[in-house]
Amino acid sequence: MAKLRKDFLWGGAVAAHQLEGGWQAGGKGVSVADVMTVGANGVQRRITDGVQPGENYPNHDAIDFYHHYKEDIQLFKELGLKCFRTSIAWTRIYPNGDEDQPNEAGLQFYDDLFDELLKNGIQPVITLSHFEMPYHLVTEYGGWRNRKVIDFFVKFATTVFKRYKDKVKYWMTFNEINNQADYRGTFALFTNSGLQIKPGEDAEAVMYQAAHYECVASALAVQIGHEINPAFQIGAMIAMVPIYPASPDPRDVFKAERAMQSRYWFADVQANGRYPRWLRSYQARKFDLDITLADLDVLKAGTVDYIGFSYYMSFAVKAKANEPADFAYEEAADQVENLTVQRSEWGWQIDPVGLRYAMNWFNDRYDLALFIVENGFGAVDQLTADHQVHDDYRIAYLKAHIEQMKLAVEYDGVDLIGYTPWGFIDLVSAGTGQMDKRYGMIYVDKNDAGEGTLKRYKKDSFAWYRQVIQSNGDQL
Ligand code: BGP
Repeated sequence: MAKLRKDFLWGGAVAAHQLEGGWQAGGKGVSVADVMTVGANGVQRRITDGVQPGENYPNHDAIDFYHHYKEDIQLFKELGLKCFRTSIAWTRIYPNGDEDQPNEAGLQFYDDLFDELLKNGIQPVITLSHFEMPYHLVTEYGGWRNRKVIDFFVKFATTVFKRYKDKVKYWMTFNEINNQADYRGTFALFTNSGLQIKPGEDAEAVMYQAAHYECVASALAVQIGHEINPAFQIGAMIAMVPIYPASPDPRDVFKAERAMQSRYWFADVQANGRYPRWLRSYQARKFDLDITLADLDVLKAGTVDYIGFSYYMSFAVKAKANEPADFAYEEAADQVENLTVQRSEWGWQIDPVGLRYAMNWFNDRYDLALFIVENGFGAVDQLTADHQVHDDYRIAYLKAHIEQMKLAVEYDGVDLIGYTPWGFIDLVSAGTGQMDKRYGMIYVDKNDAGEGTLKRYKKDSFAWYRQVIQSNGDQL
């Protein structure tokens, strides 16, 4: 029976714009994330013109990791982390995205951060782009709808690959690149690609074009990265939400299959180096896209080394009564509640077995190592008068998922690099833009109104996870 690797990367995951703050520090430019106001009561976050520091932009200060990282890393060390997954804010390196020369202060910040991590025995695992491209690339170039953005991204990637080539081994290109498959959700489109759809435009066509350019940029980055340091491991990062048929009705089963194809073709392109046949057929029928033969060669030459993925939940879908033959998956409209599983306060379906299913799905298709780079439970936590947080619900969620993760390694032949629970230190939620939805094992004293001391407190899950790491997953 296989066990977890001896060098298994137990860690924690965050993203620059959700914890750093310092949104204008050290010459940083304005990113897409910096212009998103909060979304309250189920309303999506939205873009607001005229960026001002203020309470409506919680990520501007976030948990001020920019100024607290040294003391935070001491806590990470106490937790026993082997790795720390974060992203490099593109706007610290190229504030507008289209400059010729990088911003030295931004580069220095990550040098200092990575040195501090390494000094404490924690290896950085880095996402190049996590929902925060320079806003200037949106206003001037239209975001990823513009082929020129490939060059800007490749320049950014090349700069940081060269600079940190001896400090970082594991990289990922785009965070949850496939979220934009839900092209009807403006939040996913804007955060992934900086896309604003004009009246009368076909959002689906714009998404496919932008996503193609991102895949080309990702493949170029993989190739260049390997030239800079052949030991680099450069992965995809896919938001994995298994989609089940609501019933054994064959029409529901095929609906779920089309839904999986629609959400996960990104992984086919990044891992196999080519578009799947169904999508080539679909795109040729419906759109006139700029996909050149040279692009297809780039995709083939720049396949990823591993599959990184996030896992929080599963969906279930039901076929419409009169489904047309040429139907497209509609993320929100096609979903039905899966009554066999529980839900979080935000309606996220809690499904640990789905993690084993997901690992098998990737394992069968791509024959690559996997890395679970996000998993976690968002909840409203209560800080007691003596600064404790009794988050047994979070421990229960993580434990159930780690159990399934181990089964996939022990019985299904999965080669798993590591596991980095999301938001292991409280940070700004991507979905709500607020602090209310906490994932951490470390509590940060800051509320939705932006008030608080920013003091850090260990939750019950902190001691629990430390013991999990110490026992390499034996003691859950
Ligand atoms: C993933 C993102 C993260 C993170 C997480 C939790 O989609 O990669 O950035 O925020 O989801 O989502 P939320 O913050 O909306 O609860």
